[in-house]
Amino acid sequence: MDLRKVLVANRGEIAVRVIRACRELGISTVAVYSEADRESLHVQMADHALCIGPPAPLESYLNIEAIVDAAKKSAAQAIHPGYGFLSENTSFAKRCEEEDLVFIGPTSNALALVGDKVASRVTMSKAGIPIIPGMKSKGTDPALFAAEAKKIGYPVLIKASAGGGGKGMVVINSPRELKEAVEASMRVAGGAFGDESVYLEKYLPAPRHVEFQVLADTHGNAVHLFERECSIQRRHQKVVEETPSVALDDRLRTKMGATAVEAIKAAGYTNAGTVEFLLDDDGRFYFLEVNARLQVEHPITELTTGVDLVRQQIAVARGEKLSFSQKDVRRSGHAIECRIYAEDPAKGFMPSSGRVAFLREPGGPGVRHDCGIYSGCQVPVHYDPILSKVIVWGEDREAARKRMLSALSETVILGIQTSIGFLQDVIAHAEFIAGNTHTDFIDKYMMPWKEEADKELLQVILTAAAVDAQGKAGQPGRSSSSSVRQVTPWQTGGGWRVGGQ
Ligand code: MV4
Repeated sequence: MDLRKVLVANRGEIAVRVIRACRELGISTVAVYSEADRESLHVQMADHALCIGPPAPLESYLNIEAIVDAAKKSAAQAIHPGYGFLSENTSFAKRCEEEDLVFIGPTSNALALVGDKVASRVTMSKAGIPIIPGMKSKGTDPALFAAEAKKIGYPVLIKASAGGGGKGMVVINSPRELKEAVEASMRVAGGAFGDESVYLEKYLPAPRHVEFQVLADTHGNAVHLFERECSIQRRHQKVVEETPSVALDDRLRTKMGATAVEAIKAAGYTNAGTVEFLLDDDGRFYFLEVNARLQVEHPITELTTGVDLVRQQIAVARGEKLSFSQKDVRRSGHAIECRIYAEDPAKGFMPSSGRVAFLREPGGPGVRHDCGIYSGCQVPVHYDPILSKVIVWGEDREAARKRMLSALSETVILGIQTSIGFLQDVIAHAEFIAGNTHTDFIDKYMMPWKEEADKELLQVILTAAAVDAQGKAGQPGRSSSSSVRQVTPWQTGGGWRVGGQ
């Protein structure tokens, strides 16, 4: 299929990533932006840009009417949804299908199936794929849950059927706690998803989160591109991802990969997707869910397999056959990604916003920086606070880890708080070095966390210097009141040090 113009229904680093892939393919790009994003990087990089509404996500990046309208106005033939926002929204995918716009992702039917966690458990179980022991129906009646919990055996975990991502999850240790937990979970699920149905699973303590990247075309071909280990998370937000996982040997890797391919075939899933598994310390793995989007951490797969996932997504959306088969997929070396957020890890990860006074990006061999900001840009309060991702490749885990430390120390973001200092401490931690990356890593080893006093002082000094330099250079300052006093210090002084040596 002929595809000449793509609308990117997202913002930040992922919109930039998609725009670059389109440009390489000679496809022209349409950015959409909210009133808070007029001067954002993705708007500057696209060939065309349309404002789709006020800053509030519901009125802009989540506004299906406004986005479909922008696609028509700009004569875009396809929409890339990125991650988050409308990327896994069945109604949006369906609307695109009805409007003859190519949704760069799975069909609305496949999206609906994998979005329903209980329905996908049933589908996977029928296909012979191991699922976590537990219910294969959902409900709202506490009496039903008491009988099921007894069958499964305590502790059990209650989950929202429309959920995923941990929302509405409650651990239940004994029958006493059941009624209250079920009610609490239903309340959260009803509020978050407009669907209060929940179900129970056996609770696995401190499992690993191992996910497999898959690609499927519309001709029945599917491959996996190996795993990503994403166990280091905070409140179900991933912090560091790496591939390969230290927990897999080649036998287990082959088995889980084949299972991931079976899973997407069972779901009738096409385009790029991720099959999530929980893995226990005895090497038992269980299907968790399918993430029906390009994921934040996709670059580590790109660096170790050499496959450009966005390019592949576009090829599949064009109706092309996969140009390679499973035996052609090789992996090499080790890749790690750190997500840099505008937040203050020393203050409960409170989101930070404002003007980026200065940015220095990391570079050098094996270093990739997927970035959504620039020196002087505004970071709005309205959206997910991801600023950029530092992704490194090395011949082995230790080479990649050292390269990551070096890349993080090169990265300088002035004017707002970031998680860079926290990430440096994760990557340098003895338990990380040892590969003890389980889902309880951050709570167990990193909390409470505090910036080193020296680094904090350095932040204040360098921020003041950056703001001063901008004033002297007569930059088109957005605020004339950029006094030192108002500027928030940021996280890392990069390679600079206070004092000698
Ligand atoms: C679990 C679990 C333990 N037992 N299910 C969290 C997000 C959602 N996708 C599923 N999650 C979990 N499901 C059972 N039966 C533990 C988690 C979990 C987790 C999973 C992956 C990565 C990080 C996590 C952090 C806490 C809990």
